[in-house]
Amino acid sequence: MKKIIYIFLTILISSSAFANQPFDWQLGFQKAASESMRDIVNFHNNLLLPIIIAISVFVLFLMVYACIRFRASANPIPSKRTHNVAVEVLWTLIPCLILIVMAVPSFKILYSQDSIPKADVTVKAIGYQWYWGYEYPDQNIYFDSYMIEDKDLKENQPRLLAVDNELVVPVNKVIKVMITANDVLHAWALPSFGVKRDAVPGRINETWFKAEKVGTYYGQCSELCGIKHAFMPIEVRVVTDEEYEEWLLDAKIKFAKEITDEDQFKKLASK
Ligand SMILES: [Cu+2]
Repeated sequence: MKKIIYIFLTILISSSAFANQPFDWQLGFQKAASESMRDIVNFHNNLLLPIIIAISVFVLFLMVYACIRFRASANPIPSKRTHNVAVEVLWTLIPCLILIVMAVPSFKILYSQDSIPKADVTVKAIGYQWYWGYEYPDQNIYFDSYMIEDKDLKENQPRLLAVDNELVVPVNKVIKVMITANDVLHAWALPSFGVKRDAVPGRINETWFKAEKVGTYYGQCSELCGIKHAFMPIEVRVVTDEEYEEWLLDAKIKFAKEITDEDQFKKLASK
């Protein structure tokens, strides 16, 4: 018993300590860090969970009731009835109503994720076998983001989640993410922001998030993409405006996207 209480307490305590990445004995979602994720968590906790529990309890009750009430000794001559219109209408209508009740708020959340407000920062995430590339199209910045191998991990860097060059975005700003892939299907997913979009070669998917708290957030490629699918994590560092400007200054030099012949050509053509 003591052990169970101890485990329960660790779950409670650790859930507040490590907000932005999975932790041992985790139940439920990672903590929300955007409005979108808060909506998802509320939808799950306040609507889906009660419905799931109510249906499970009801079905369990029916099964137990049928086992006891209609067991052979209590009910030696079984009824021959096969149809009951009232019951059949009810067990079709009630599940339909439950689905409609679930669908309305669910569509609301889906549409709010789909309509992108005016973006403050636009980034492009490109999935490769097996790493992510990030581009800031307005800043001429491009860099690759590789997972840090176990042997190179520094303290506080979570295994299989930390990367060498993380995506850096300002806090409380609308970040538009354009997602695509270069080889096979990948998916850019960040649980704390409630973001998950497929990265499809030859096509750009868009989504957005507005991170509400400064910190480091981790996600993973969420589309089975090949042998190293599990080793292309996503790390997003949310910083203050000033820190972001500082980072931009460095990044524009360190990660300057090369000017290719094609770019030169476009420049000349536009003149
Ligand atoms: Cu992938």
